[in-house]
Amino acid sequence: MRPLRIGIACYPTYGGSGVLATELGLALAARGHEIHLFSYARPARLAGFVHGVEFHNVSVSSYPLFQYPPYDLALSSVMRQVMVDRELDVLHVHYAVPHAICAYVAREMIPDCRTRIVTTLHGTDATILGRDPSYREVIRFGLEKSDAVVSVSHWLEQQTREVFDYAGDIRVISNFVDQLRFRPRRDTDVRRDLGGDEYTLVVHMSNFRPLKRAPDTVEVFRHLDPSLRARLVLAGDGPDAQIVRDGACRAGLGERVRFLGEIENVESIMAASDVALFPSESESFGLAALEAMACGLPVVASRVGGLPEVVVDGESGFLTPVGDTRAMAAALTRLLRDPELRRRMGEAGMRRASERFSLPSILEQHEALYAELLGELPGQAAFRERAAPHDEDRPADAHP
Ligand code: GMT
Repeated sequence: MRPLRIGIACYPTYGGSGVLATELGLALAARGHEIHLFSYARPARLAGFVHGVEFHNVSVSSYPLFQYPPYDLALSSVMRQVMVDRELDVLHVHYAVPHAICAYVAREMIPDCRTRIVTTLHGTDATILGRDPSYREVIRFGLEKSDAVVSVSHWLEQQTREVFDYAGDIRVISNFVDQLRFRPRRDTDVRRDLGGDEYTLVVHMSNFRPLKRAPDTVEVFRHLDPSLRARLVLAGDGPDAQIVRDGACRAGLGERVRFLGEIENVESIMAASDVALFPSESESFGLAALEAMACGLPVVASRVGGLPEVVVDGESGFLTPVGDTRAMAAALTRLLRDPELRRRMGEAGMRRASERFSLPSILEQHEALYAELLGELPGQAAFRERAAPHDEDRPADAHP
């Protein structure tokens, strides 16, 4: 396909949606597309200058009247400017709030604008904010005004339909993992530094928000037999980090737990470990679980949300009920006792990562969607002709 000019809006922090959006931008740039990234800070995975990627920082000026400085308006203005200057073909926003609405506002400000808007729902933008009366209708409006709505799992698609009573098209395009980056690396200095010669390393990586249930990792370790010589490696930071530290201290875990805080080289930590642990209470997909699988780690996780679409219970890991730390400890014990089971499940996970969630195949699905929206697939008409800026009279059978 011809090189496109693509805008991507996301949160810059360590959340999965920002990671995914940035990685998608980098991969599209590597394919020759011109990428414009919008956020209020440089996304964590956009280190330094990258050919083909331009970062547009959105700064919000303060004013004495503003108790809540309007980031949404500042973002819409930056989007509008870049849409005009660069004539974006597609504006792909990740996480609907507020990005989908900002994209719509930006486009409405430009007469005869032909930029297609794609909104990818990542999770709590539908499941939590979508249930909040303060946001429900405006999110629904953002979805309806998008030219395409994408969900990262079938579970999230279903949730979106229920929460918003939404009957429009939703395309499921899974998250992906870059297997050149996330791959097995066993014999490394990082592994030795983490104590991998002495311990079996169980990694938990998250933003330590309450819904990740990070304190459960300590509970799980409390139920483990210390003779198993397992060490809990905690990577990331967030609201529950101190609770986890206190819990580990109270449980007397001492040397059996290592806190790494927020780190850049997530892939080396993941690859240096033996098992991954994700006790989340909600997860629309579970990108970290997929990254662990790509590194050849079996995963122990909650049976919740979209996680069963990623981790196959009994094949690439074990899924247990949310909050059942004893069941999680039992599953972990099986893996800690049996290196051959770890190896088998790790390999199954790696296979699944490359068969179902590889970067090239998911990238192709994004490119195909953009091409469809632009009417550029051979023999395929555009979903929607944006001849006029206010096209309220589009046919009922047109794509939302
Ligand atoms: O929805 C959120 O809580 C935020 C979002 C994020 O930015 O990390 O997380 C979601 O998006 C990830 C990438 O698609 C998924 O892997 C996570 O499962 C999902 N989190 C939740 O559903 C809680």
